[in-house]
Amino acid sequence: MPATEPDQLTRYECNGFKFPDRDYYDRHVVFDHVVSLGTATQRERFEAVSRTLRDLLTQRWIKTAETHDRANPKQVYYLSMEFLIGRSLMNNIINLDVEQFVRDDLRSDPRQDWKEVLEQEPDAGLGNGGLGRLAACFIDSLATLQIPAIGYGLRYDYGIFRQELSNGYQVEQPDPWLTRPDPWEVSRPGESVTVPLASAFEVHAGQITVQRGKSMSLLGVPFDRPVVGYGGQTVNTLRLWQAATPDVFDFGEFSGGDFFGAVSNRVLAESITRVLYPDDSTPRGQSLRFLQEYFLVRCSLADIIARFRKRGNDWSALPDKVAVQLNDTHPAMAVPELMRILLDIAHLGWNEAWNLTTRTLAYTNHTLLPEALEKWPVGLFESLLPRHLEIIYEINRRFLDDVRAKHPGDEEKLARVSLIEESPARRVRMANLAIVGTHSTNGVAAIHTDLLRSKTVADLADLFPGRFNNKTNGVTPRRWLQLANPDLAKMLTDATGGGWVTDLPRLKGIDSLATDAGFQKKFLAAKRGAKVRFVDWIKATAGIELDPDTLFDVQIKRIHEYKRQLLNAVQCVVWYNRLRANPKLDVPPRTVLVAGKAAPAYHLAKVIIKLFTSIAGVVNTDPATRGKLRVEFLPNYSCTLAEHLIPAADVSEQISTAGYEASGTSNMKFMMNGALTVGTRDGANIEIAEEAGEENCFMFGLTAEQVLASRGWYAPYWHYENEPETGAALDLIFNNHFNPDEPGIFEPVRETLLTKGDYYMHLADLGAYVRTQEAVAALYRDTSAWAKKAIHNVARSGKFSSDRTITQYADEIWGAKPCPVE
Ligand code: 26V
Repeated sequence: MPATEPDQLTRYECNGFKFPDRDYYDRHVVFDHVVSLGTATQRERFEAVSRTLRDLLTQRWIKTAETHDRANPKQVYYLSMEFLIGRSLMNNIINLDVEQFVRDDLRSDPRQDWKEVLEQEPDAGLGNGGLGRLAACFIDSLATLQIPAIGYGLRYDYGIFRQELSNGYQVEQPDPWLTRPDPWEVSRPGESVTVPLASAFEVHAGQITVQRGKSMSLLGVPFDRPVVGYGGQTVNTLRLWQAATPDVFDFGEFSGGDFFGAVSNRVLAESITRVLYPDDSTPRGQSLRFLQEYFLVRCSLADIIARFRKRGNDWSALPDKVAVQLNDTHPAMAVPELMRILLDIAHLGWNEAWNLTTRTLAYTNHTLLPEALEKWPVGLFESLLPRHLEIIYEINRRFLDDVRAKHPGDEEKLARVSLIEESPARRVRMANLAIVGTHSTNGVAAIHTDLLRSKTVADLADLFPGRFNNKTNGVTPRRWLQLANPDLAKMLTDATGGGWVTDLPRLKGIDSLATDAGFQKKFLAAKRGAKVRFVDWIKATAGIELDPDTLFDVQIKRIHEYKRQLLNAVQCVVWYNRLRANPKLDVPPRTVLVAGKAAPAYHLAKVIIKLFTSIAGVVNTDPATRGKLRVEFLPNYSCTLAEHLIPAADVSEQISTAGYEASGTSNMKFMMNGALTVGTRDGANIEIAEEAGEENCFMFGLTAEQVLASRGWYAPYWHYENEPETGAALDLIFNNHFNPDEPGIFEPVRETLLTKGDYYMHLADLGAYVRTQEAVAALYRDTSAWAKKAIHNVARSGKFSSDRTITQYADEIWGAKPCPVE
């Protein structure tokens, strides 16, 4: 603990390691940047603080890898095209448990502005949304639980685009997050992997043109980032691959005299990891994305197998030493790739190779939307990966033989389960490949797993009943409570005696305090503190001014029809109409906050953003609503925005059409931060209501069964014509009330809600939704009753820690155990 003599360099000891002192920080400022201490910028100070912390975790990082090499435990590999990790500095400070040290020492630099320093770090936005953020929470839990694990992903030069608003419309700007040196990453060119392709290719506008008769290779260069477990005992690795050109390739061209050819090939190779695909709704047959997926799989499996062999293991031990989790079908080429390694390199027979492959791999499904399921044209495999196609065909031949034996004569079933879709074009069904080629297929919430089994892939679930299982998602309490909400975190520690950071169910300790007036007061003060902090931050970063003394009603997620931001928008108009009709209407002042990105090619999603900004433009200036209703669309939703906003929320909007949101994870973050859920019976909302108690949530709307049962006869016009408030709200939108200068721009809203039949049944749920919001308003008036429910939510959020989720994956899918680093 701190030495207090003022003349001495402060030193800390923690976990048996000496911490560096202020001198280390000063050295990084001066020598890394060649500036004097006094003139360094806040950015340079950010890098110096981060470097100092990296210095201090380095010994544990090395020791973790050495321990794993020596103990040769079963090792978990999480393969994901996305890791939405956000910022690392504050997270590493918390997980290393060095807040005191940073406060006393690193922050003693008199010219440093700590808030500014934190703002220097760009978000590592290497993901689209829930799937990528889940991967980031999972690696945090794996390290905290001391499970030997490596996350494998891609080091995109450009992460998810930055969203700007121009005249209320989304405009995408590139996110070059690596233009400044990233203090957290370590490149390891010595561990690069060669990735051969059967054909050379060229790239034009994200599409590749194959040059037959000429093969080529890429190089995968690993960049490692530390993943610090809470308490700093285990420091695992997130290894991100960057595409480059192998030198031999360059050299061949160069000695042939084609200098420019060699250099342009370098640019071509590097384009593989240039940019994250920002469309999480429809795979648009982007052939460059196909190469990205193969690149991830090829590099990661080569690395996994090299480590496995280096540790002296026999091939037959593969499933005992290696567990590979596929995050959606994006890395599903791991099935034919692992087969290729075992057949062509290990020279095993087909049956043994197949047995080892399926027992090593496992697959997680994250969506039921048929349009989001990946299917790659057979032609892409033919030209670039013919050996993999050959293996897929052989897997399919044997699989269909088995199905035929079990279900003779059922040609339709055969066509449904086949790994190959024959029409309209021949394509490889990646979900079928992932289910057939692994020992486990899991959904991410109970209802999602049920629907997956009974509807989406029912034939495959019949064939492999033992493979299907549920792993309800979770989120890391380190980032989403300790880091994001320090006031509430402190209160929880004081009230429970601590320990909840790694054992979230301990929050149950505050359940009985829900009716304690003193505790309620403290809770409301913490909520108000978080609101003020958010209001200050959003003012400083986006110039938006908000009133912390209003109800904060928040919907933050990608813009998708099934997530029903439109339902929220129409509801805002219903309230606007009520207030216009009766300006004296007695409702608690409410601020509706919406944020989220639209896929650049998803036209309706972009119209929905414009609808919110247009409604805001009118509602926020109308005297009838002043001080009662305010609508704000916050630009550029990100991990960092979520960390600031979620603690400040009173209401969590989780209003997807039942049966379409696989799980949701922001719903869990809101719950543990004491927001009340306004939600449909979908995804993990169902489990949230189970845990919190129905009486502590606002559940409404059609169930998944009702949605399916009413598909045949549902008529949105009925609601439009027979519910006066519904009709009036829609007419206001359709009649250009919110967009007098751009008439007709909301025609797509009319089309989707009326003409095209309202597939996501917004109008069916609108009445119930508005009534639910009335109940929310009434409860908010009763501060103590509100606080009681909010406290129950926090107290009962224990299930939704990703530590619980990962423990279940480890026990039930991977058979992996903690391997403490001594
Ligand atoms: C799909 C695609 C399609 C091709 C191009 C790029 C791309 C990128 C991402 C995706 C995945 C969409 C699936 C997804 O994010 N699902 C979400 O997963 C969360 C974590 O399990 C879950 O909480 C959300 O309910 C689910 O929508």
